[in-house]
This record gives sequence, structure tokens and C-alpha cells, in this order.
Amino acid sequence: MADSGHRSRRRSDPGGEADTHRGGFGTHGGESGAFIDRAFREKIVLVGVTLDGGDVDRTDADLDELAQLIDTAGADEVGRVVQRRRAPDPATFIGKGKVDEILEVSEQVDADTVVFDDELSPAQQFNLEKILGRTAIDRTAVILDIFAQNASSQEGQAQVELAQLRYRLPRLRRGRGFSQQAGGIGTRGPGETQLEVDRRRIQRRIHKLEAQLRDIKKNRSVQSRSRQRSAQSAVTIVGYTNAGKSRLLNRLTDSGVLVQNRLFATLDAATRRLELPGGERVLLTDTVGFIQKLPHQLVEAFRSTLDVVTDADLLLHVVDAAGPDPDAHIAAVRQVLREIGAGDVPELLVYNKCDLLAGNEIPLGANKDAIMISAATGEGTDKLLAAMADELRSSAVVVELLVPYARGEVLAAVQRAGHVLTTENEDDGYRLQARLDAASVSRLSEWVIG
Ligand SMILES: Nc1nc2c(ncn2[C@@H]2O[C@H](COP(=O)(O)OP(=O)(O)OP(=O)(O)O)[C@@H](O)[C@H]2O)c(=O)[nH]1
Ligand SMILES: [Mg+2]
Repeated sequence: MADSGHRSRRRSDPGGEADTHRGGFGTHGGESGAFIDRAFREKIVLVGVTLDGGDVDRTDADLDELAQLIDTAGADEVGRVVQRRRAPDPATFIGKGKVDEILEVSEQVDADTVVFDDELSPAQQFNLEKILGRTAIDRTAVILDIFAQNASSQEGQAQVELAQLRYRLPRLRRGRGFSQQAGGIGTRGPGETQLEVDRRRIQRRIHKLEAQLRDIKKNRSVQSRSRQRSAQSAVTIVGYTNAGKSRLLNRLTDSGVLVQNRLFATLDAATRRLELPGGERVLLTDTVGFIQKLPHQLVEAFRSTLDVVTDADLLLHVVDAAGPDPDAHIAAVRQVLREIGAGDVPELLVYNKCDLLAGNEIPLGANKDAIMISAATGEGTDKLLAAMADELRSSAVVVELLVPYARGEVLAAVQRAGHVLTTENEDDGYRLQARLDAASVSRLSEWVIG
């Protein structure tokens, strides 16, 4: 076994030097390296904390989800440690006694890595690794790892790498990480430490990725302008990861988008045309799934992909009706929607996978207006299409706008976005009455007068 050497070396030296760790930022790290080593299946101990006001069942459910994330990342859960605490310990996140317990458990099961369900500060991570003698990472690192594994487009790869580097930058430390690869001729100035060299290299890479993503976005907005000209409504499928968003897109539009029983199978948006029963044509887009505690670095890096959510006329919010806690998933998705500024986009709640439930056990709860479907069997999709048409029609309102004569492009934008009912020439510009959907009204709000 290629790894046995690392393992025995590390185990004989718990609490020893950081560079004996493997996984994470250790021996195989690189700027695009994984946080979890996939050369073999790492053994992982999970740690969850129930903070004041939280409930223990919730922590357990979160750890079940973390175990699923770990599995998707290619590693195995071999143990679990939980604690109730009033507040996180600034130095080690959990209490000192609990850290000793984790060390004991980790030794017993020969764990490679300890994964915390909550985000660790760089200092907490450093202290924990020192005591535990093994890599300590958090949920964020695991999710970043899965995204890195699943990214296939140029844009997706750049977005994930950007998120990873922003996560790594404050966690770089002396004698760890990229030192072997860094420090080519001329990179080391007088008085500059290896750590500073590493930081600067990562900063440069971050700037390069940001520029690359701006270019991709510019190209895309040229494409989407030509789309807007066709005046079709934009409907975007959102929801928790693995809810069946891609399968629904395939069902409604006969496409062959990748569907997998894995988390974060979709990272790139896919758009297809769809005709509603009344003949309205819409553009339907499937996009990346959300999860609880979605790393903010990812939300930031994926902002340009998530424009299709923010700019949509309507969201289909797909919920796994057979999942462990539909209400918690709905809340987590809505939280991310608010974070990206899409909290006000009209939403149609769609309970999927109803084929897995008996008719009377559908967990609608307070969401009586939700539509029940099965993307697998096609059940309920007629009702869904009719509801989409209704929603799009009802969200259109008649507004009055005043557009200065010099702003021909605004006039054109109004004409593209909806139906102009009346036009009058006033002293200071065109006074228009137009029927527009809510998204267009907010986009053109500068010119709306009533
Ligand atoms: N039984 C059943 N399974 C479904 C249904 N819809 C989707 N699935 C399954 O659920 C899993 C996830 O489906 P996807 O369409 O990939 O889910 P997604 O929401 O796109 O997931 P991500 O892209 O990973 O966020 C796959 O195994 C699908 O076959 C359904 O209506 N019934
Ligand atoms: Mg998908």
C-alpha cells in the first residue's frame, strides 16, 4: 500500500510536526490539489457540535448529510464525536476534553482526517491539527472538494479553483503546502519568507482567475442579449442538491442532461426551450444545487452562474418529497436565494419524487399550493406546466414609464421585455404604458413612474 508509510509515520507522532499530516494541505497539496486524498479511501471521523438553542437531532441529521458528502468526495466515515456547547471555543472550536476524545477515537479507528461540520477558523484548524496529529478540515473543504471533482467546463473549473484558493489563502502556513513547488529563480526577494512567496503566488493566481471569469461572463452576456431579443420568459429550476432538478429538465424538454444519484452532479447551467400549453415559449434553465451551510466562497465564485437565478422571471423550486427533511431543505434553499439577491423572484414550489411516496404521506405541511410531480414517471407534469403559464401571466403588471428621447436603447428594452400598450410624446420623453413581468419591472425601475 502506497499510504502505509505515511500512516505509521503519522501515528507514531501524534501532536508532532504539521508536515507529517497527509490529506488536506499536506504531502500531496498543490494549488489545485484536493482536501481529501483520493489515491485511497480516507478514513474519516466526523465531529458535530450542538450550540446553545440548537437541537441534538438536528446535529445528527447534519452529520448524516456530512457523511453523504464525505462518501461523494470518495472517503469513508469511521467514527463520530458530538458535543453540546454554549459557544465555540475560540482556540479549538470544541472543548479541550473533547479534542482528547477525538484523538483517542481517531487512534482507535486509525483515522486519516477529522472533519468538522462547522467552519473552522484558520487558527482553530491549526491548533486542532497540532493536537490531533492529523488533518482537520471542515464541511466547507469537503464541499469544495466535491465541486472540484465535478467541475467540467472551463468556467466551472475556474470558479471552483477561485473558491478553493480564497479558502486556502488565510490558512497557508510556514513549512506547509506549496513550498516544494514555489520559489523558482527570482521569486525570492531579500527578506521575503517562503510564506510570503506562497501568498503572492496564490494572490496572482486569484487575480488571473477573476479576470478569466470576467471574460467568460462578458461573452455570455453578448449571447444572452440575443436571447432577450426573442422576448421569452426565463424560468430557472432551483433546489437542494439531488432533488431531481436535472431529471425534471430532461422530462420537460427531452434533453440528456446528466442525472446522478450524487451530490452536486450539476455545476454548469443548462438552458433548453420549452413551449407551455398556451403556446408561450420559455427558456428553462437547470443549475447548481444548494445545500445547508453552502460555503460563501462558492456562492461568491458562482455568482455569474447564479445570474440565471437572480434574473429569472420565475423559479421552479424543486423539493425531494421523499427526502429526510423537506422543510429544512426548503429553508436552506431560500436562505441561499436571499443571499444571492433572488429572494423576490416569484417561486413555484414543486414536490418531486412523489412516486416514492404513498398518496397520503406527501409532506406538504404549510405549503398547500405546492405542485406534486414525479420527474421519473411524468406524473403531475401537466399540472406543473399549466401552473407555470398561470404564474408567468399573473406576474405581469401594467406599468407606466417615462423614457427620455435620448435613451432609445431603454425604449427598445421595454419593447423586448413585454407589450407596449400606449405611447405618447411628452416634453421630456416617451410616456409608455406597458405590460411587464415583475423581473422586467425591477430591471427597468429607473424609468417606471406609476
Ligand atoms: N424515484 C425518483 N427518483 C428521482 C426522481 N427525480 C430524480 N430522481 C433521482 O434522484 C437523483 C438525483 O437526480 P438529479 O436530477 O441528478 O438531481 P439534481 O437536483 O439535478 O442534483 P444535483 O445536480 O446533484 O444538485 C437521481 O438518481 C435521479 O434519478 C423522481 O421523480 N423519482
Ligand atoms: Mg443536477
